Amino acid sequence: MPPSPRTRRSCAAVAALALSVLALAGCSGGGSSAGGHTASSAPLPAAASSAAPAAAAKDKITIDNFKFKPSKLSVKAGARITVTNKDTTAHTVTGTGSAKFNTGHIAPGKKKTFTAPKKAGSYPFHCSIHPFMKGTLTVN
Ligand SMILES: [Cu+2]
Repeated sequence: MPPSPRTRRSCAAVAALALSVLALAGCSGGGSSAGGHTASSAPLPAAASSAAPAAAAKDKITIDNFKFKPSKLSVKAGARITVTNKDTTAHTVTGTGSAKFNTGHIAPGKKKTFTAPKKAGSYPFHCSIHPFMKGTLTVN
């Protein structure tokens, strides 16, 4: 079957919709000058992101933009490590070679935990879906 022209048309419709949303936003932004400056003192939402009181806050890895952050993590033997996927695609934390830990697929926006090896050493890991994503877990 040839690719249907429908797909293309619906894409164009989405693009047009996005444009009209932008246009609407532009209109409402520029037009309303009725109330002086009373309504313009909204609090900044900047401080909301970094407040997470966790017990073992450092034993965690965040996946963001196809990168492990941090890419080098140092933990105690047998530590429980939480992996948070901030991307819009699934990722894994998979031990490379003889390292046996593996989170399995972590869905977008989700988190999973895995247990670090009990033996001290340096354990490289990667994402089994995107093998170019690499990191190293050091067990002390
Ligand atoms: Cu990945």
